[in-house]
Amino acid sequence: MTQRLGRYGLDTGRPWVMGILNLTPDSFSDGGLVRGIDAARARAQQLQAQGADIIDVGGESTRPGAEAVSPEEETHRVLPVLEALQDLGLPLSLDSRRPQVVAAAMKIGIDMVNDVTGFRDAGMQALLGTIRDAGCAVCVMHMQGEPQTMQQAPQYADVVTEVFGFLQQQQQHLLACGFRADQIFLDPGFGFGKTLAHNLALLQALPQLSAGSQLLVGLSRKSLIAALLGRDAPVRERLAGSLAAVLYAAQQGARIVRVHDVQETADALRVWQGLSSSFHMRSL
Ligand code: HH2
Repeated sequence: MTQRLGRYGLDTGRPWVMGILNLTPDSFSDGGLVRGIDAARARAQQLQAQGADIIDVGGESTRPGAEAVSPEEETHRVLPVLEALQDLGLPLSLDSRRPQVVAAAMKIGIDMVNDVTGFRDAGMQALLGTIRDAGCAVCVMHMQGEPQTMQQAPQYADVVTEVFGFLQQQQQHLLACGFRADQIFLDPGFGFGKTLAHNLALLQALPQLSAGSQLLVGLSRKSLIAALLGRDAPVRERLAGSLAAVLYAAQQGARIVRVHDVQETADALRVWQGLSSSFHMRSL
């Protein structure tokens, strides 16, 4: 079976791997890695060859403590690259919370809008009709506070109720605006205004959310991986932990996993799936 994602159809038989293409000087794990249009195109082609189903293009770091980038600068970073990726043959997601950037990108052609502020902004709300009519998917992410200060003292009375409540409310709103259910993805926003305990509570509760929604999960190389490793592992030592997290998320019902290490993630998911299907055959 296939499902539409913007202009493309993707196989629904397995979780989709979203490869991260950050065009930023300051992202927490790959800032400055890709400079210029040719390098961005080469990196996207590499991610595609490694097994990415979707490329997520971002022009602003939203890591804890990051400085906001002006919409003009963000547009300047992402637009030429989105243009250069049109013939790639893969769905393109734009990771942006700025309506100006999204509006410009929609004119070029994108397949998903990934908004880490969960479509709360009035300008983003005003764009919903255009996004819907283009058949573009949306990812609604939850974030408490702003990137610059969000990790200082995140607080919830009940993190699962609050985060899932927000996501489900946005989902209802999008459905009321005429979005198809399969155009909408929800993401608890791991590490965005959340302590380790908050992240773990949300991860464990994911099946509650996946029952009525499609989930996107981003755990790749995040500090919660280092925390679970029990040592101050630098980003380059978080691969094995990230793979374990991806498999756990897939087991919990994630439909899309957003990752930096595409080849390793695609391999891990393939083996996990092979094992689960042979388990099914044996148990018949
Ligand atoms: N995480 C990051 C950025 N965008 N979008 C969604 N939907 N979910 C996430 O978990 C998520 C996201 C942070 O990761 P990265 O892009 O590698 O870092 P930076 O924000 O420093 O560019």
